[in-house]
Amino acid sequence: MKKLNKIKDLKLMANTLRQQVIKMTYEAGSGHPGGSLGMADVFTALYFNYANLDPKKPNWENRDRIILSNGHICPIQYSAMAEAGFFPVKELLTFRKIGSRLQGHPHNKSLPGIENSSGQLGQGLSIACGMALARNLDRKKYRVFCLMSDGEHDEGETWEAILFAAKNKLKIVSLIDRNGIQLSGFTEKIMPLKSLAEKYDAFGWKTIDIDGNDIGKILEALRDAEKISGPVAIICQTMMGRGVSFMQDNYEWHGKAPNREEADRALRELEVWRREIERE
Ligand SMILES: Cc1ncc(C[n+]2csc(CCOP(=O)(O)OP(=O)(O)O)c2C)c(N)n1
Ligand SMILES: [Mg+2]
Repeated sequence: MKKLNKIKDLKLMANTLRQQVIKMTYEAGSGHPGGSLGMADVFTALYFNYANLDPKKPNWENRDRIILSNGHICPIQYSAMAEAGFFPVKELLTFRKIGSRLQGHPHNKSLPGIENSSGQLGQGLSIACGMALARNLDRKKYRVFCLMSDGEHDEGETWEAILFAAKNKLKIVSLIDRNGIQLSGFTEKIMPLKSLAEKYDAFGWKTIDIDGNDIGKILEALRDAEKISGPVAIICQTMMGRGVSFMQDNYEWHGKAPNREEADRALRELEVWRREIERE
């Protein structure tokens, strides 16, 4: 597993993953680029620095568990997995094609390294609770990371799992994509969530609020979370579409593929950003 330790190398990797997201969704003619681009930095921090994983042994029993709850942003998880060596990078272009292992929503029986099937929002934290309980019973040490979205906090099951994790003092670190958007609009208009930190705090969790597009801050938060006993929510303030000007903070890009012209423009912009990172 290639671990990247320099922030600059991690930023370059996040840029590579963003470019893959554009290529995959363009090629498929469908998919969810917006949330995928927004969470590129979190996925990079986990897959290329923080999590203990072995792409050659995806079922290794002591691996850290990465549960993706908001499965529609799987283009970014597939990109991270391919670049980390779980499967060939060229397979990314089969995304959403019939017979592909890379379904539009992840299927854990199809692709080794995918811990849970998802797409039906609101279930990931319950799965993470089950895994954390099993780990405790088995006296194992692996870590459980749960990636969730803000829109999933409209689901009752999410709050049941939040209560359950607090009651059982389960060591789970959840990373929440707080992009302020849910499919067809802004969360604060559709179903206001206001301060997620205050809500989690009231439910007995510890919380850390960060800029979710800053890899240094993400790594710092993960290290801080590790020192805390019980469940921790890292609220990642991200921007939907981060890195592509016309997708940024624009809910129209929740679940729409770029056409040829848009994909070319997006890739050009990401290349400009890449050169800026190289000069740092
Ligand atoms: C149980 C369930 N209800 C509804 C949907 C349809 N749906 C897919 S994505 C989405 C928006 C969820 O918000 P969020 O995950 O924050 O979206 P993003 O930030 O990526 O736009 C909805 C309602 C679903 N997949 N599952
Ligand atoms: Mg959202």
